[in-house]
Amino acid sequence: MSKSLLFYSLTGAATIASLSSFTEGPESKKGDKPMNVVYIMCDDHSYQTISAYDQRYAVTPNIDRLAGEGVRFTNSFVANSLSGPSRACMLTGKHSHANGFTDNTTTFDGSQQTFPKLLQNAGYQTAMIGKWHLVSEPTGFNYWDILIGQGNYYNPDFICNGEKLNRNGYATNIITDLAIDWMDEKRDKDKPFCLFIHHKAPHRTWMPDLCDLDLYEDVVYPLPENFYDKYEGRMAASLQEMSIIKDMDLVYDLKMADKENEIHTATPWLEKSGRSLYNRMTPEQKAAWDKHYEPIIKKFKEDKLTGNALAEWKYQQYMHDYMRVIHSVDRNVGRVLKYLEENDLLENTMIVYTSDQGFYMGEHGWFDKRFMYEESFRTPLLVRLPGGKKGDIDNMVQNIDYGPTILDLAGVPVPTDMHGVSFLPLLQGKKVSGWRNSLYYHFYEFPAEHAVRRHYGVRTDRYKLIHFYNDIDSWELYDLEKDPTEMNNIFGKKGTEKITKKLKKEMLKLQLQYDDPIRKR
Ligand code: SGN
Ligand code: CA
Repeated sequence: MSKSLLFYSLTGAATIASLSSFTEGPESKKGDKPMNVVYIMCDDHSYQTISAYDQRYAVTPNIDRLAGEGVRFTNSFVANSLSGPSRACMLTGKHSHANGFTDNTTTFDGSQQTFPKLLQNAGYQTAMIGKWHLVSEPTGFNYWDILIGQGNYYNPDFICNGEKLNRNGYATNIITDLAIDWMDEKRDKDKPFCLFIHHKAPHRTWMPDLCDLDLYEDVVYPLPENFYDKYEGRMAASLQEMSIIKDMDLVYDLKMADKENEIHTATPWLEKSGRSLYNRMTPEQKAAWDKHYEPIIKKFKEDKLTGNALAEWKYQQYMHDYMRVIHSVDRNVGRVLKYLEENDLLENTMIVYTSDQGFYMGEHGWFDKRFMYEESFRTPLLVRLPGGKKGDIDNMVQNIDYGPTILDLAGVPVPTDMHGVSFLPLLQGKKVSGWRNSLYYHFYEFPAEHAVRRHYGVRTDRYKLIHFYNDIDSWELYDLEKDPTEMNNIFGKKGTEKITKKLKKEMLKLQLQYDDPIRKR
């Protein structure tokens, strides 16, 4: 109690009001009870592979349930399409330049303000389970149990409240077990909670759970229309190294680590890593793995594919493994929903499903993310708020809005230095006037793996303007209505002068609003 009182003096009247409403405990009258939050975030889960968004590839009934019983955001974006930066934007409600975590080589300054800290101070129990990827130890959580770095699919190492340990099994199942165990056994049940379930899946190298290895065997995935994109008129796109044809590795990404050691790849460290991922497995895991992959390896060797046939084989192999990994994510989302339902928590918990960014499923010939193009700038966002709106929300939202929204839900004032805005009124089905009509984006990780140049840009409902900078100076402009797959860069073309001027002005306005130092260059 004295701890709470100390907090009173630090955080002001509005928080006192919210805290007093939930210290009354579970008996407090309906409507007074604070909402819990279960925030499920995957790593690299494309909206294209959630059937609530797109039926071409995956079937995800449990994730779709959130859309059916809640809302599907049709215009949800990130501020910087990379894991660490995206997580830092989400936790702080601020763009990368303001939270300091601009690329995956950064270390997060855990002493700064984050929304889990504010929630915790207001009396919430907070827990962070799974991929963290911010290097410094998590702050603002009553319980944290995180993967080390990117984490492993099989038999992953964790740091649990500071203690290093190894767990046997498959990451998505283990993270879900830990999350359910925390809700069931570890939290203080007299307090509201905010639980972050951060999966490693479906991050590279898309390793399925053993029970899912043979799924979808007969499925042939449709090749995106622009799979063989030549990147005409788009300099940065032509310079990337994230092509399925050129950069996807046979041994590392596509699991062709043969026993005879005959398959070698152009990137020795990827080949070595591919073999060491296999070597992490137990003999039982290896046996099940081999049963599935050995016939594929044998056939691959016999077929000696080249050119487009090899490219399309790689694409099918990638898609199959990715979809199998998603199947396990969906099953585990189902386990969390079942737990909430069986423990009378479903009607007092807001459930969020999202990803740290989007991902390419072969569009432009790619895997990975980073670019401000639609597939990676967008991210899935489904929210089930008890008593809230059902259906689609078309307003443009960004991951800097998650913190403000959850604080708003908890009755905690949103700090004025957060860049994001609460979309709680939208979730509640309220009419909101003056919602933002443009979004800002800034990607920094270059020089680096995949060679995507640094860029910033602005997107409105119809147009997108991007400036690639650093070792190149290249502008791109897209009319998303006429060219939704962003194949035709119209920057500098006759007739675009007026819209270009308008978008540059809008971009500068956002850079000033968020105080991005890039504007001074
Ligand atoms: C690793 C992957 C990259 C990926 C980054 C960032 N390479 O470095 O393909 O772009 O992570 O991903 S790997 O050889 O190590 O698998 S992120 O989602 O964590 O930002
Ligand atoms: Ca990611």
